[in-house]
Amino acid sequence: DMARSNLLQLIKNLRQSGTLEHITLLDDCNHLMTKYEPDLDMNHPGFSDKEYRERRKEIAEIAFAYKYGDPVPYIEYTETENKTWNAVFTTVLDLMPKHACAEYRRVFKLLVEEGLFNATGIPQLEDMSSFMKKCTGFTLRPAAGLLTARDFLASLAFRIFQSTQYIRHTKTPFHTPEPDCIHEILGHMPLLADPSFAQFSQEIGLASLGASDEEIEKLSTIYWFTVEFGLCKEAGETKVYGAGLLSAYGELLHALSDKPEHRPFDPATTAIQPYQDQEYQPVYYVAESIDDMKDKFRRWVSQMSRPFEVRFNPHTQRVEVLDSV
Ligand code: NLE
Ligand code: FE2
Repeated sequence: DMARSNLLQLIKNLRQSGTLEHITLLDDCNHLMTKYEPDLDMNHPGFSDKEYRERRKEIAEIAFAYKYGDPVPYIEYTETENKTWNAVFTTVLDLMPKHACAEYRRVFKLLVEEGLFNATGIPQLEDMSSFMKKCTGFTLRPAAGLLTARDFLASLAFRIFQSTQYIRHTKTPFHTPEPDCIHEILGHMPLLADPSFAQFSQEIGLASLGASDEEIEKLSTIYWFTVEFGLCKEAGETKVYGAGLLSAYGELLHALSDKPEHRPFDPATTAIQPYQDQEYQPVYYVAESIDDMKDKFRRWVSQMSRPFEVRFNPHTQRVEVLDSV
């Protein structure tokens, strides 16, 4: 019948466009966006710094060569790179107790206790990956830069976070528009090691598989206003859980000031709010709590047009399509 054949067509599309079944297929999900890059953008602080550009290339090669299952290669970070880390880490250490959400504070403490977080040097992705794996099953794979939304979200469905490994230019320690390892490690990784947040991240990823371009746009907008720039309430105060704020103290203070607009998180309206990724945000969405955000997201996403459900089977590491029209 009609519904059945539509479903079969959709599953076929899922396999062709999302092209995802097994976790190893993430080796093909590394398409980059070329936006703010030291080689291309004259405003990038690394544009006229030949040494920085060489270093970026060297580190990008690791991501291009990487295959699922490889350990993430270690990088010997330079003294300059570790100094940049130190500058950001010490400000986060100052601001985090007062401004970060409870989930972040809890894991941050663990990471300090484990010796992974310290002021002297950039943690290695492989070590962060092992830590996260023990907490939530999330692991890392190296990414050469900003990925397309479809590729990036697809990996979350498998509890894999694609992480850059290069560091921002030393001239701009406190804010950069592009992801770098400071943003990934200090911003994202503590929360990916929190069970509830990890679940939410995977659910956005699962929703993206086989989604239309328009739906991908909505999902990445939700991702932007939650995982990247989200605020939440906690005992009557507004706290930060967005990674783009936790890794950039200038914007963190801006977000909590009375300059930007604060709106309640509501998936249907948040999903269509335009945003830019070069300057501080003029609008932030405030969730009642991370759990409440997850519930609202779930309800909203179940109304998406895709007439089948997918789930990740951790035993086979495959995404399975459930015929549930
Ligand atoms: N603005 C953030 C930072 O400086 O750490 C990075 C945001 C990446 C989306
Ligand atoms: Fe990010």
